[in-house]
Amino acid sequence: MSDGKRLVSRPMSRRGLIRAGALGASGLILSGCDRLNKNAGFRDLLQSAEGLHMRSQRLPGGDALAREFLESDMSPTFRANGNREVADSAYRRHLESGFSHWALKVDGLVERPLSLPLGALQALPQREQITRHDCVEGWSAIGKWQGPQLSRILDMAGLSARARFIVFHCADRFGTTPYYESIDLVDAFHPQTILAWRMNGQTLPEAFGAPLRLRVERQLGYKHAKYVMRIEARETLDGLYGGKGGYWEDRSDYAWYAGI
Ligand SMILES: Nc1nc2c(c(=O)[nH]1)N[C@H]1C(S)=C(S)[C@@H](COP(=O)(O)O)O[C@H]1N2
Ligand SMILES: [Mo]
Repeated sequence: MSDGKRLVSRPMSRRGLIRAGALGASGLILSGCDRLNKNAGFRDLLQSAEGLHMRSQRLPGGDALAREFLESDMSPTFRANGNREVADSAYRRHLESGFSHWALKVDGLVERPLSLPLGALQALPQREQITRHDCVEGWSAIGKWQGPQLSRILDMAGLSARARFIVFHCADRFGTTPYYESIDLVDAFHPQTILAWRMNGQTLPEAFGAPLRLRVERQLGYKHAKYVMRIEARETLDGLYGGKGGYWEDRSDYAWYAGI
């Protein structure tokens, strides 16, 4: 993607691809993950209109990295969006104590459920990346993010062969409904997918998702879950809240696959 690229709205880009006939419905090869390819539900998704867009990033070469920028490209201010505060009382106590007694839960379809204190996440090998965040509402900002790769944490937990989706359960709510998000295993194991606890060289502030937020760099802003408390590996998104895999997906036309 080039610097001057305007944010393309999802439906337009999908329709554009369909109209242009740029992608055939068959014979396309998923890069990487054979396990996913053999899964009937995943194949159905790939046949759908949303899947058409997904395939464009899943073609050979489609596992490319999102563009990374230089320090000099960083936005002087990074907007905080969506929830900027968390009301939950347990969260507020953790915030006050610098999350020193907090731990990330990793459970669901894993061989070894984990409870990882912030110090353990900080002690893992770290990835730092300067990337552009694109919000569906039409603004972008370039920031620097640091944290362990999600793949490393999933490997520590040992994903079950049935796992297809990784769900991020967040501490904040809109009204009574918790924020949550989900991604597939291709994005989960992408090298730029990290759990960031540091932003622009500082411990992640509350407004930006303290203590931990997802960076999934080839996806639109709403996929980047803030205030991640628990990571759950699942076979299906059915039966989870509205069943569409994310807070906004459940209550708007925002696509589950929000690749940029
Ligand atoms: N838990 C949680 N995560 C969230 C949101 C939110 O309201 N709650 N908003 C999303 C949206 S729409 C965007 S654009 C980004 C904003 O991240 P920022 O506040 O760091 O800019 O977070 C995403 N992740
Ligand atoms: Mo957003």
